[in-house]
Amino acid sequence: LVASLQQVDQTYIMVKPDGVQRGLVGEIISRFEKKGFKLTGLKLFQCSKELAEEHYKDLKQKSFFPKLIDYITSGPVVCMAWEGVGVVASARKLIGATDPLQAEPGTIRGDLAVQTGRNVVHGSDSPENGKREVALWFKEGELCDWTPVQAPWLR
Ligand code: FUP
Repeated sequence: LVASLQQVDQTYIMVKPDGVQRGLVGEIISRFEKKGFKLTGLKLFQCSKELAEEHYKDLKQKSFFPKLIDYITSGPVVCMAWEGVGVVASARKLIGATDPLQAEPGTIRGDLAVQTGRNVVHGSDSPENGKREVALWFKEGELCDWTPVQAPWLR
């Protein structure tokens, strides 16, 4: 009852090309699935340079921006939309620090990655960006609104 009164947010989670190449897709999806969030969108996707640049537009002035765009467009990514109370901040905790060497063991980056430029997964950094990124990467018909049967003990 308490949870149902709170704001349900969305976050955009993406397994980056290195995660796909390394066969970590299932492992990464399962971290969010086991936590108890609701999956509302999922696809394997080769993104264009234009989409990658729009997604990372806040980082356009950074020296690493061209390399970041090359990396994200270097192969298919797995795009996911997840929904839940507090999902944005919680997903970032599950993902861990941007630099995988600083990320805590138990987090996705802490367990599975070593380089900032190859940090296997993306997660939105605010509820506003969660909405923006889900709308950017998914067409409306690709998202599913559904009611988990086992919801009462997870939310
Ligand atoms: P995060 O929110 O943890 O994904 O981190 P940022 O939004 O700050 O960075 C986005 C991506 O830029 C990172 F996933 C990797 C890349 N990056 C670099 O390549 N070098 C840097 O110094 C910082 C970020």
